[in-house]
Amino acid sequence: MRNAILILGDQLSHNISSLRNADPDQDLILMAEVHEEASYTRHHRKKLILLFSAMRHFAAELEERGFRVHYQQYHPNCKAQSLEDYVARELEDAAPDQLIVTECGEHRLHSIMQGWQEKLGLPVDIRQDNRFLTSHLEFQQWAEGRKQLRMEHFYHEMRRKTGLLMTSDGQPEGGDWNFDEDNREKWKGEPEVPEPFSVEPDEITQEVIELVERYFKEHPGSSEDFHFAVTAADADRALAHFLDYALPHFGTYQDAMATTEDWLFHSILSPYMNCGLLDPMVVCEAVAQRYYANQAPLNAVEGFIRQIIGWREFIRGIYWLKMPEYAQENYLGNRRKLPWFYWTGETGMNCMHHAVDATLRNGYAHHIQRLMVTGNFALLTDIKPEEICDWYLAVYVDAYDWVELPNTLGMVMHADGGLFGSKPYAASGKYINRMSDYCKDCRYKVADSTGEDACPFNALYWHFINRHEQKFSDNPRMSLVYANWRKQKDERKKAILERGDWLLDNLDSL
Ligand code: FAD
Ligand code: DLZ
Ligand code: SF4
Repeated sequence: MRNAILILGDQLSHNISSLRNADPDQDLILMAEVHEEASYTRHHRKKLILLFSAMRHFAAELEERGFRVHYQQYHPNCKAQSLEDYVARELEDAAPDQLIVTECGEHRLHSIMQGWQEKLGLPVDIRQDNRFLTSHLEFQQWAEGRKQLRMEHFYHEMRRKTGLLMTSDGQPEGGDWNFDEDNREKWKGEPEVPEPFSVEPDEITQEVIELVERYFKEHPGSSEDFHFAVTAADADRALAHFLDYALPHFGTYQDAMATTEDWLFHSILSPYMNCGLLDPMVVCEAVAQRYYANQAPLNAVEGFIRQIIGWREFIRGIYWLKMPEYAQENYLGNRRKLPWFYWTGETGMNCMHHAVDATLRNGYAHHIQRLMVTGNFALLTDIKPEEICDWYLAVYVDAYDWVELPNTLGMVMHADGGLFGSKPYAASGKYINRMSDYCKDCRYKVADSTGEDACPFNALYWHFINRHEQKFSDNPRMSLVYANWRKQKDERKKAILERGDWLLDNLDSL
């Protein structure tokens, strides 16, 4: 049987399900850089470079393995501007017996693909994505009948399922499932932070950089200093770099933020795992190995593995459990536009400036910057979920709807009413000051809540608490916060709320 096999830009794995039993002598591989995928959001330029270059390298590797590959390079005048157009044109010429594709990672494209069998007039075999531990059905079965969907419970099952960090008698290594108590240190200049892993762009990447600079000028971010891996071999080297230089301190400084350090001890592996260059289980096994070899402490190793087999899998499960309605949720009734400085970094708030500036330069910010700085600010300032979700989808090299949406709409914005989080991650400037050195060089004073120079996060935090009192005051995890708010003198509450009102009306001037 002759098959046409479509490989998407985030499916660059040689052992992906669509390539199972593929026959180099008979089958035809299809890959295409198309306008529709490159512009459903204004992807950061570095993301476009990473994906187009990685796709081109992957196609070349398939050819080296003997496959016939039809590959469309991006040009605004290409006849096929969508994956559907491209596949339809190719099928006309090749007339295969069937089309094979691995299920895609996004509801938008998924619903288009559902119609292909009828529209394209041939059998379409959509295969389960074998790069994840849990299928959509398995997650559905796990979620069924549960009052609460909690990552921690799901994570224990994934530990048992994979055997990662489990003793021979079925107990969690170290006697506990979670060592986050040890993972909340501020970084004060020591230990020294490693340089991030870096690859010199080759000729293919150089060509793609020129293409992106020519045709995607209106997309955010800089293409300068592009140093991401674009092949599986280099992504493996990025993993080795993380294991050797950053993993031992990953746990301890996981929540830290620092003005001079964009990457700290994070792995910077999500861009590769999400497009298929690295297998998440290979990553987790290599990390666990460092624990057994006494080369990394348990708090680092467990914390890291939890992010992948716990959070990453769980978030994907939530996405497919709840889409498409999920994307429309707005539990807090938010209605403001995203301030313009999210696209420029030009704001006097030092924490926001650093988080956005790093994002635009690198296409990367680490989790706590995303959650507790840019995310927290959007939560406190009543930003419409769709606006902040689109920002996160656009500006990060690792952003795909399946992982970005539940993190932003659910974890950050509480727009799903707390489907998987027991309380919103709202925080004042005090938290940012505790975990970073941003506040000492800020034009605002973190100790103040009122007055022109007061840290905006402070009044905005109390404004948020006050305006959502009905929704949260019965929440046992927030009772202390409400008790604190209620015991403030009326005059002080009034001054804070007035400052909050002013800030909300003048977000673009901060
Ligand atoms: P590390 O800190 O080294 O963590 C290791 C790995 O754990 C990551 O590579 C990632 O695969 C996984 N991981 C950690 N936290 C999460 C999480 N909450 N959800 C899913 N996986 C997780 N991650 C993405 O991959 N794509 C996104 O589009 C994305 N959007 C986010 C939006 C918001 C608002 C927030 C708060 C988080 C988002 N995350 C996203 C999760 C997390 O911030 C990134 O995975 C992480 O910063 C990637 O950098 P790293 O590889 O250095 O991660
Ligand atoms: C993200 C992306 C981009 C920017 N461009 C392409 C492309 O030109 N061709 C392609 O096949 N895939 C691309 N992708 C990845 C897809 O958008 C991704 O497969 C879907 O969002 C489903 O996860
Ligand atoms: Fe951010 Fe406030 Fe600290 Fe300035 S003072 S860096 S705005 S938390």
